[in-house]
Amino acid sequence: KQPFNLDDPFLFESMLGEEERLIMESARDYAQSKLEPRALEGNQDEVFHPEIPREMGEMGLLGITVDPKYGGAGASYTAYGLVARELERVDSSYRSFASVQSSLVMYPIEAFGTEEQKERFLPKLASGEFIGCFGLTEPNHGSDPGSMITTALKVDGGYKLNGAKMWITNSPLADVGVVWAKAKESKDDPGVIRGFLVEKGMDGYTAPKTHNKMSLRASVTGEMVFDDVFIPEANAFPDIRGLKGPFMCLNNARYGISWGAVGAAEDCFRRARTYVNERKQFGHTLGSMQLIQTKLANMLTDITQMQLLAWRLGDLRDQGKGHPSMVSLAKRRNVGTALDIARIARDMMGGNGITGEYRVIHHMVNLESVNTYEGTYDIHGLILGRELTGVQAFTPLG
Ligand code: TGC
Ligand code: FAD
Repeated sequence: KQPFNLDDPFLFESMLGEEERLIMESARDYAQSKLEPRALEGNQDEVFHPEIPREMGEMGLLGITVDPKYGGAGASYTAYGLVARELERVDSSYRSFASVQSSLVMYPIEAFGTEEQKERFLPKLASGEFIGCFGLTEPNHGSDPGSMITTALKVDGGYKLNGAKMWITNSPLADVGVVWAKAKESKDDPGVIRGFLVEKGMDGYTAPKTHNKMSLRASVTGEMVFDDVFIPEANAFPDIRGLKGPFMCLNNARYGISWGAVGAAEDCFRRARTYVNERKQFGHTLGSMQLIQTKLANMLTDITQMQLLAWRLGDLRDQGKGHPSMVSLAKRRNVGTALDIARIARDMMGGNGITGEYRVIHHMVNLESVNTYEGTYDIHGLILGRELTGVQAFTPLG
């Protein structure tokens, strides 16, 4: 009889292909040996160690699904998800960096960019020499990006970009940003959403850092401010129009997050289980108490469901059978559940659970951001609600 596998109760890893398993193992080895020792300091001192992008590039962890002719790994969505799981097992900030670079910057350049844009940017983004960011959210338009007010007015040879993006992962570090703005032929034109590549050093462009975040502290977040920034035609995506451009990128990043949440939840569960099997109160280990045992059982049951959901979604996407509503369901379910698991693990560790060294409160506060970005928990509920009823409930009038 095989022993029950506490890390993979329904043996989903046995369904992985050889390449996927190798990518998962090398990501796990890198994350545990190189990221884990830096995670506590990164969180407490608000540091994203500058050598991390190059390290990830050397390990082939950036642009996993991107064509090898542009420096990517040309691997599956399942492999990409497995990497996200390993990075977020250490800190959601590291997964956040890699998600933005791979899904929100490399993916749109590969999918929507000109050949010149692909050759210019993708190899450097894959190696970690360049850092990318993705500007969709604005100070007054978060859940509703369609109402954005950043504009790109057509001028001779290109566009003049004006406006501001907020809460942008990597922006203060970024060499290149994929920015979504309303392109207008004239001042009176209502405009249509298009994507532009904004480069560090362009006149009128600044990217100030957002300080004092209590969550994702090892991830650098900032604004993108555009004051009459000239964007040459060569930096515009030629054909993609409308919100479906940024949403196609978000489908990939949200999918990766549904895997990342598995890693964070698994780490909280493993640490809580070890803790309660050692800690004694009332003369017995906490692990021998009924209430604690059912908490562990619930955590493992939830994690098993999360693993199978993420794995199946990856498999369907690899077969070309993914649907954005599947992604909304998995992002919402897995991140919401990971957050619940992190809170319960924190409680099971009592006072120790609030310290950085025990690491679960670190996951817990990170997951608060993950539950909000890339579409909040409730926005994904409303996306599913619209799918289920045919009626949109984002605005009160239906
Ligand atoms: P709606 O009418 O639903 O759609 C407009 C157009 O877009 C198309 N579309 C999609 N296409 C592909 N994939 C999807 N998932 C799509 N969803 C919609 C749709 O077919 C339509 O196309 P067309 O051709 O008919 O024009 O637009 P809406 O304005 O009603 O949207 C509502 C809502 C709530 C669904 C949407 O705005 C939304 O998802 N809001 C959440 C915003 C969000 O997720 N922001 C993320 C910012 S990036 C970020 O957080 C990065 S964090 C990175 C990190 O650190 O990891
Ligand atoms: P709001 O949209 O103001 O929402 C506030 C609350 O209202 C939420 O609970 C929401 O669920 C609820 N709500 C909103 N609309 C409705 C409705 N119709 N019905 C019921 N409830 C509703 N954006 C980028 O473009 N690029 C990035 O790289 C990026 N990185 C981020 C990194 C971090 C650390 C964070 C925190 C955010 C990041 N974001 C990024 C922004 C993120 O996508 C937004 O924060 C998110 O989409 C929510 O928007 P908001 O913060 O404006 O909240």
